Amino acid sequence: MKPKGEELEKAKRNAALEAVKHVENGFVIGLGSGSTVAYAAEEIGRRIKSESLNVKAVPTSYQALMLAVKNSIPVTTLDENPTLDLTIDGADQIDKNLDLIKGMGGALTREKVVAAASKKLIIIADWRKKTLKLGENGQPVPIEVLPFAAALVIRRISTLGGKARVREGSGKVGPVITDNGNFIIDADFGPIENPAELERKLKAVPGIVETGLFIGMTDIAYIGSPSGVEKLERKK
Ligand code: A5P
Repeated sequence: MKPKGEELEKAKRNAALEAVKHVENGFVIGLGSGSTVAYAAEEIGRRIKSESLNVKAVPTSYQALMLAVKNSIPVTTLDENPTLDLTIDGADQIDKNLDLIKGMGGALTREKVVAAASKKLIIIADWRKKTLKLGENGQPVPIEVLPFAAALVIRRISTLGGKARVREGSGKVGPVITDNGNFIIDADFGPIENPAELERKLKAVPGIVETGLFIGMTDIAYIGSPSGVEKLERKK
């Protein structure tokens, strides 16, 4: 049997390859963040070379920008292209309604903006990300906050039943600073009964820039396993 890590990488790659089949000549796409998206960027780069595919991408993070550069994918901005044909992004948890928790990579705000600018959002994830209820298994909701507001936000989250803490860096002491110069608060609510309601309540807290709850945004999700891909589509 192959080592687990290799199986996992195969699963991520399988999901990514399916998603990239949606990319057509002339498309302007959103490029998400994370290790699964890295496989999608590789495949887009391959198609640019082999099919002379003409695509441009709006990266959702500094990491995504580097993925685009590495794979020779031309980059653009939302200022130049306010409407995107498609976004391909990863997720940290996905439920049966295709609602998501995102942001373990700290890129949730730009990811949500880019997803909102897209005609279609395709999520790629390995099988471990599927869950019955968002917030299960200790999965926190990442929340981007203004550093100035962190203490207030932590107090408000606790009145909403969450345990919150400022995310600390691993290559640096102190808090993680996002690409937008903010903090990330990871808020553990346990299994979330009504993600849309929680999202509304969080968005009403002053100082919260964006939350990692992506409700009703996903059109298609490809869930990879080592041997194949499951396609999930949002019921309209
Ligand atoms: C980034 O902030 C997240 O939303 C990522 O999309 C998420 O962490 C997925 O990453 P992997 O593909 O590495 O699991």
